[in-house]
Amino acid sequence: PPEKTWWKEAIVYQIYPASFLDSNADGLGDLPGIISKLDYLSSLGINTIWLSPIFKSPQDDMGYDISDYRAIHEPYGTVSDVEELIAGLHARGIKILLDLVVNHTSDRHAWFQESRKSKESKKRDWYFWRDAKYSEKGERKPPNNWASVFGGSAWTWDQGSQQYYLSLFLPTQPDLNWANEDMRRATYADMEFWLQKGVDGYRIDSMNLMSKHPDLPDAEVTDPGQEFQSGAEYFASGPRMHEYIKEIRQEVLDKYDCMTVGELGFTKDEESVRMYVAKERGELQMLFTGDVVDMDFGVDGKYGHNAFKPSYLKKLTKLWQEAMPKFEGWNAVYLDNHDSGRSLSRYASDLPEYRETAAKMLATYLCTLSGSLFLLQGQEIGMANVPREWGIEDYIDVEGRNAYAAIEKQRGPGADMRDVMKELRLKARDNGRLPMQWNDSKNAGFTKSSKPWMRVNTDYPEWNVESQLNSESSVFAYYKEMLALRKKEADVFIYGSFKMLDTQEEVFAYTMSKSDGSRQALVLLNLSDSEQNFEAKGYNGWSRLIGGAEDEVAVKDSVTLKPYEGRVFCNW
Ligand code: ISL
Repeated sequence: PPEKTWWKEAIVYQIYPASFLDSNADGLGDLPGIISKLDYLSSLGINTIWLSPIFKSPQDDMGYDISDYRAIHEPYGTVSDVEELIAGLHARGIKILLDLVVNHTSDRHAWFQESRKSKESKKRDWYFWRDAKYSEKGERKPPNNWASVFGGSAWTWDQGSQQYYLSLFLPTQPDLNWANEDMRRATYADMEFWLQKGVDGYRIDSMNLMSKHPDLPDAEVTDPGQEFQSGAEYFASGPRMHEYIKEIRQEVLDKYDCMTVGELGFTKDEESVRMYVAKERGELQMLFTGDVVDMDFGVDGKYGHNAFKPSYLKKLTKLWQEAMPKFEGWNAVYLDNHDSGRSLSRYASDLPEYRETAAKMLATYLCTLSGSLFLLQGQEIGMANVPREWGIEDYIDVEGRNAYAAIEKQRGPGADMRDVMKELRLKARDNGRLPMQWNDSKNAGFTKSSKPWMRVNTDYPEWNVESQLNSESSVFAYYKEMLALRKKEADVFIYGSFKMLDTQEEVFAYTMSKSDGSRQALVLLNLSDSEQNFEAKGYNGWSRLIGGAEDEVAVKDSVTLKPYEGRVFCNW
């Protein structure tokens, strides 16, 4: 059985600071807002929070563009607010993870300001600077053909110093050059700054982009219709990646009893994952494998159409649940984050007739799998994606807007964009960033300002924390019960082993077993909008653990699952 440690038992609640709670009526969430809700978080049963970036930033990418890693974005609060937050969390037995964004900085960061001054700058080599190329006609061209994740070229021209710099995300997010040792040392000092203050670990943003191929070669042209191509094969999981991770461990992390979870984009295969998390490698504790949020991306990109199929989720759940025990790695179990649509609306259903059942079914999935668990704020009350009737003007995130604009440009003026709006409504980052719905007062109690930074979902009068706290059958009540069960039966769920059962496409069925085989749970999830029958002869007599009708005490031959229903039975 896996060795037990606190971080394996982590139940992490991701807070998106801008959208959690606004305490001073400026329309934006803040640290005092978070501090005022610690008892709420504690009552849910989580034991860790992950804060998306709170640092000083021009907010071109909602704080993932940091200009000073030791200062706080003023509207969020101050360093002493963070200290108060840490103390308040620790007093309640809750740990805190910060977001470590060190693949890039903001162009307003002092390091970049210095770096861009001239080719001779002492910090020139802290970023990627390259000369322009010129076409036969003498037009200036970027040094290679890589596309930015947010569209356009991955290179930005700097008029002042007459070179291009690499910016894989926005032009105002220059990539740091990890090959430079001074830059690495400075970054480690920033990491220590917060660990010294008592934070319990980091979620490492864009973790595997930190080492690029040293020659930055042109990417293979896979999409001839596009000017720029994905250079992922040259900028993801590059040759020095593991060396850097080991160095971070040695120089910083190993001095603290802390938790690390790396964001793994682009790379998806088992062997690459093994290299980061196998116990013998001594690198990271766990990873967010990007396939969980990519499974319904189209062949032509994120907003291409590719209807979700239950088999997508079954396949990757089976892959990682079975892979980790092989090399003593550890799973980060999740479905939602701030970079995509909510799983409820995307992989299940938020239609009124199914919403509550579906949200509970997804909770059942999350809370029964082996690994550290990550929930996104609002998931505990079944928050959904933006209303279907919202137009492109209601979407404010740069990634979705850029993608929409690029497709519109390709199609030409006046083109029908309804299909793209459907995809945005499923997958755009705005969906995961909607303000938290606390109660049925104006703007869901998120802010007293008449201008929330982002429009509040119109479903809040019905879907909010307050109403669910008053109900025993709410999604919140279910999460609370499910999380308690996960902790109580940690040997079965957190540390147990997964076995997938053969069923029809619509049903995801698996067992979770304690390592000595003595305790077993049968998890049945209906991922469709029709009733499904599960042949359960081999499980006759197993008793109801959670889900379904309370008066149904034991399995008898078969189990009927209502649309989007999840049920768990056990042999004890
Ligand atoms: O890997 C990807 C696709 O498979 C990308 O989605 C990539 O992993 C992701 O965009 C990185 O996200 C993180 O860094 C971004 C920031 O905008 C996101 O919010 C953050 O989660 C740049 O810092």
